[in-house]
Amino acid sequence: MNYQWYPGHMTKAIRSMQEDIKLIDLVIEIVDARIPVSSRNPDIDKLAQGKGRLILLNKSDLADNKANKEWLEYYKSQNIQALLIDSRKSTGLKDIQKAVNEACSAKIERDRKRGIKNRPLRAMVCGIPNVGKSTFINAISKKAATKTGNKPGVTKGKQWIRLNQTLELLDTPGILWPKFEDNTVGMHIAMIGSINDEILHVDELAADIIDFMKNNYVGRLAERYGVEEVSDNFAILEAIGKARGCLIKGGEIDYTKASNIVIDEFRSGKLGNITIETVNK
Ligand SMILES: Nc1nc2c(ncn2[C@@H]2O[C@H](COP(=O)(O)OP(=O)(O)OP(=O)(O)O)[C@@H](O)[C@H]2O)c(=O)[nH]1
Ligand SMILES: [Mg+2]
Repeated sequence: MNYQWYPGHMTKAIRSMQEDIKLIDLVIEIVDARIPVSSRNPDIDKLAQGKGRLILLNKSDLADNKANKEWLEYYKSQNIQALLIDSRKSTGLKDIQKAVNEACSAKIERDRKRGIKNRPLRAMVCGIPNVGKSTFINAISKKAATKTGNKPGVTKGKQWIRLNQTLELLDTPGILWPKFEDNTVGMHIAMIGSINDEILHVDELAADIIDFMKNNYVGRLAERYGVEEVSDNFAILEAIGKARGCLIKGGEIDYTKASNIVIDEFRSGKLGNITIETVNK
């Protein structure tokens, strides 16, 4: 299946971000801790040239704890500032102001030398769709300033949020890029829910998830659905459909319903904590 998704609003969003980058001191890139490689948009890398950088590995509550720690070590070894956060429970947010100040230390020093005082730092919060950019902004500002939702493409335009005297945040729409160099990148992005499901074949996505689970988290499907982890992914999907009573008239399996159960439960953590991309893979 081809996972490419690049609707017109993303082209518009990147243009608007290219305009706004002139006003920005720091780029805060929100990454999904379950796919720290594929959830980094190369266009954001280009956009952020010459700016302070901070990477936030969000949804760390859904990822594998051991892999989370390995990713932090990895970024440290690359001299990239990164933090693990859970924006839904506001975990890990207390270290952010310090990391922001560090990432902008050159800028703060320049302002100080010029006698500029109390100019707030401006950060652009960006990332691929549905990684929790708006939820992060609401959590750190302790108010429901931005709209959030459990599907990609919720934020449609930019929005400035003043956090305090020292920091202003710009919420931006989630953006992907025009062509995934590798279809696996697209598959991983779809697995975590950053591609509009309406353009996907949900049964194929469910089969991809089943394939990943039976190879990387042996026993989890068996435990949750009471199925055998056989070689044929569609046979497993069928067994899950049977176990969950997903039937259409005539007693046949409703594959769409069964697929949506697998996809939802995988994304929401009901199949346990999962990291799709580990440091060594
Ligand atoms: N478990 C968990 N869920 C989160 C976390 N952060 C955000 N979410 C959920 O992820 C979904 C997407 O959150 P948003 O903040 O709307 O994501 P976004 O990146 O702004 O998405 P777009 O504006 O569509 O690009 C929502 O259902 C949030 O509740 C987190 O740290 N952990
Ligand atoms: Mg948003």
